[in-house]
Amino acid sequence: MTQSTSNSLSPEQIDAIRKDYDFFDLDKDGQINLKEFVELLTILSPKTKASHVEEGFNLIDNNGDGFIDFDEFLAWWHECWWEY
Ligand SMILES: [Ca+2]
Ligand SMILES: [Ca+2]
Repeated sequence: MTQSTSNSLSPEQIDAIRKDYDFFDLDKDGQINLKEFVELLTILSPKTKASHVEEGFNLIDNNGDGFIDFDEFLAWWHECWWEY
């Protein structure tokens, strides 16, 4: 593991995040695309507007290739949920 976001995470925590990631990755191609992201977000928070979901997707998609890879997901997860 070389990415900086994983430095403070234990292997168990990364495993748990990996499970979340796999859950989002509906077609199991190893990446989360906008369609999968929208589907999941609409289930998790039905009141979220599609345009907001797209904005969120673009924020997470750091390199702008149209997919959220695991590193990007991890960075997002780290940023949003690590406050607990
Ligand atoms: Ca996918
Ligand atoms: Ca990306």
